[in-house]
Amino acid sequence: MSETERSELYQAIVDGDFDIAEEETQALLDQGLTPSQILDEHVVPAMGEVGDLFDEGEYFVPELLMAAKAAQEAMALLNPLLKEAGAERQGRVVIGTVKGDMHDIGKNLVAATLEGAGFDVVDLGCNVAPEQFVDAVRNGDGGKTFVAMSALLTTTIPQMKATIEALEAAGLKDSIKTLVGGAPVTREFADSIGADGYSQSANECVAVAKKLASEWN
Ligand code: B12
Repeated sequence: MSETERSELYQAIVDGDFDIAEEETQALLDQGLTPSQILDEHVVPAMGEVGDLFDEGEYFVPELLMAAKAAQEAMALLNPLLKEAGAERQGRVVIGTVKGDMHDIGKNLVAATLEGAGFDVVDLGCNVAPEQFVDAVRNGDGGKTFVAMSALLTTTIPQMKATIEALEAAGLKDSIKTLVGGAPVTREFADSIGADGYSQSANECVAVAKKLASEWN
């Protein structure tokens, strides 16, 4: 693990210390780091480690939620700056965690990273039913629209397929691009359900979405 990843901010998130997380985010901004750098190099890897600690039985739900709260403190400072960064507008992303799934930490990081990269993000939250994705696409301006779905449970990933089918049934599938991700989602699974894009991380998701936006016809 590199020095940057083990910054005070990284440690504050892992420790669930939200006051320090806020202070350290400000300190990194004052040092001249960009909001995207802070997100990608500190906040996202710290939450990755928190997930691993939970898996290893070192952390339990309370520690996990404290860490998520600390990450949210950092995001509260970074989000407005990411929006202001004035990146060229890339398209609209309707994002949500699929029906039956309450995991939203990764989804929130993906949403924030896309926002920072110039996408207009409509965040539907978690436990989002296929019809809600369909409605959100219908309520858009008809421009380049992505539907981004997150799932962390093997029992909920079939909802990604159900959502793509609902978009198809509504006659919207050909006018949008779908993106899928979350720990149990693999490229093979993404291909098998006809998703347009897949990535393992928030960072990579931006590259995938930008590529799809540039090739849009
Ligand atoms: C945090 C957590 C919780 C929290 C969620 C809090 C919240 N607000 O999100 C709480 C405690 C509520 C919870 C509950 C449950 N959880 Co849980 N949870 C986790 C944990 C520890 C970390 C997940 C996380 O936030 N990781 C950190 C983020 C940053 O990573 P990420 O989500 O993978 O996101 C990254 C990428 O995947 C990607 N990405 C994510 N979304 C998207 C979307 C797109 C479009 C793209 C391109 C990319 C992308 O980019 C992100 C950033 O780089 C994982 C274990 C783990 N290590 O993953 C278990 C885990 C996911 N949970 C699990 C389980 C079983 C449950 C429960 C069923 C437990 C229970 N018995 O009650 C419930 C289910 C509740 C529900 N209906 O959803 C299992 C799932 C097993 C499985 N394969 O199905 C896991 C793997 C733990 C385990 N080893 O058993 N959980």
